[in-house]
Amino acid sequence: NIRLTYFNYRGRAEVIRYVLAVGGVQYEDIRVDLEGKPTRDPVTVPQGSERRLPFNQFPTLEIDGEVFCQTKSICRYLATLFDLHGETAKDRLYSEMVVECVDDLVNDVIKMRRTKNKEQRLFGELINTTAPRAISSFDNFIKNKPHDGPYLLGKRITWADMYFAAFLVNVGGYMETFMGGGFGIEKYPRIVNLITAVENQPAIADWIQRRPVT
Ligand SMILES: N[C@@H](CCC(=O)N[C@@H](CS)C(=O)NCC(=O)O)C(=O)O
Repeated sequence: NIRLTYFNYRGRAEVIRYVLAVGGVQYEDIRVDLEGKPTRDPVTVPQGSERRLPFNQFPTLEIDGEVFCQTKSICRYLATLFDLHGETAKDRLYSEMVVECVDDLVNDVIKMRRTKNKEQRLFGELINTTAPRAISSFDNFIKNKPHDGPYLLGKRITWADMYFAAFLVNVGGYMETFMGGGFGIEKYPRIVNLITAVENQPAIADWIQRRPVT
């Protein structure tokens, strides 16, 4: 009995939706509204839901009535259930390193967004330095990966691949919408190939095709 709760957009929950799709389990994809707010940001936790939020934030995953939060913790738990960590401890280290680097970038974008574009210097730094440096590091990392195959660990998809694909696409889109500039990943075929491999994984492709348009 699983319920995922988040706002009505992809955001942080989409990677969890990918992992749940690959795991092939039925779940309730609950989307709480933003009380008619036309913009996706800033986020305000809807009134009344606080009681269900262990740390006042979404997404949450409810399992048989128990509520959990923290996207990566939820992903790791599901990856353990569905065998999506890779085989060895080093596989896990290798792929989760990428997750943390993605997270660093995501947090830089969010920090920037919270300044509401008032700080032009920070914005310029993100667009011209921080983001391009991170994207080029990802490209280099994929170029040098020791495992042959479409995914970070070769032929087997892990939750780290899903984290990479979901966040790079969604946060890149978010940046384009709110900051007028994305990650420019289209200039990096290796990154595009990894994202495409994730999006073509049959269960994820099926989810992408039937998910609500947000
Ligand atoms: N580290 C947490 C961050 C969660 C988080 O920041 N959630 C935002 C939405 S994306 C939220 O619920 N914010 C509530 C608020 O700002 O009122 C995670 O990865 O799940």
